[in-house]
Amino acid sequence: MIEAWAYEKLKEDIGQKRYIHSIGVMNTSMELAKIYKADEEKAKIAGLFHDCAKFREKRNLLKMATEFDIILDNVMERNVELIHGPLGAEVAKRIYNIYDEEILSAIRYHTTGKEDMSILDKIVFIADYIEPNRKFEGVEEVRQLAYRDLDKSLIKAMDNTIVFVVKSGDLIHLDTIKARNYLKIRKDLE
Ligand code: DGI
Ligand code: FE
Ligand code: FE
Repeated sequence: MIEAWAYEKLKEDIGQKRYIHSIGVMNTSMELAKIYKADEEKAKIAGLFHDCAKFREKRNLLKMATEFDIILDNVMERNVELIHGPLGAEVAKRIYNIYDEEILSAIRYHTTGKEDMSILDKIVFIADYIEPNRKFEGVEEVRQLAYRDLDKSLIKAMDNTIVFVVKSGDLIHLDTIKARNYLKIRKDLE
């Protein structure tokens, strides 16, 4: 059960627009959990709180990361955007009292992915990409794939993100590469 104060606190911290996105991710995660026989309650919680560290107030991000003993690698140091994954897992624990490791993992890796993702990691990752408020180029293809072949949809979403990050001139995080390689090796063997 998610208590009312938690919804309120989340909305206050991340702002109305991202809150609406989070509700979208929550609903899509539950839908996918039903289809792929994952834990629907865990999918709901992970989906709702996945962006809980995407604070409206960005100045405190690095300070908070230090306070919570989050070790930033060299890619995260350069791309502050990536911190809200690992920081989100800590915030979920300390502020929202979420201690389930599967949920915390899905929050921690929702931006980069990781090697050998769990079903919950995959669901939240792809729900973040395809929830109904997402409108960008290529989203419809991934949206349709997600309901037919989860791994294929992940590879496509990761391909798109990698191209986007390269075009932006930013670094690709190693977890993003490992996540894609892991899925792709297994897909190519099918
Ligand atoms: O937090 P959201 O906006 O809902 O979505 P998200 O957590 O997937 O973050 C999306 C951003 O993360 C997008 O601007 C691309 C960026 N991103 C994803 N993987 C990588 C990355 N940025 C870098 N620099 N490296 C990555 O590997
Ligand atoms: Fe995010
Ligand atoms: Fe998100």
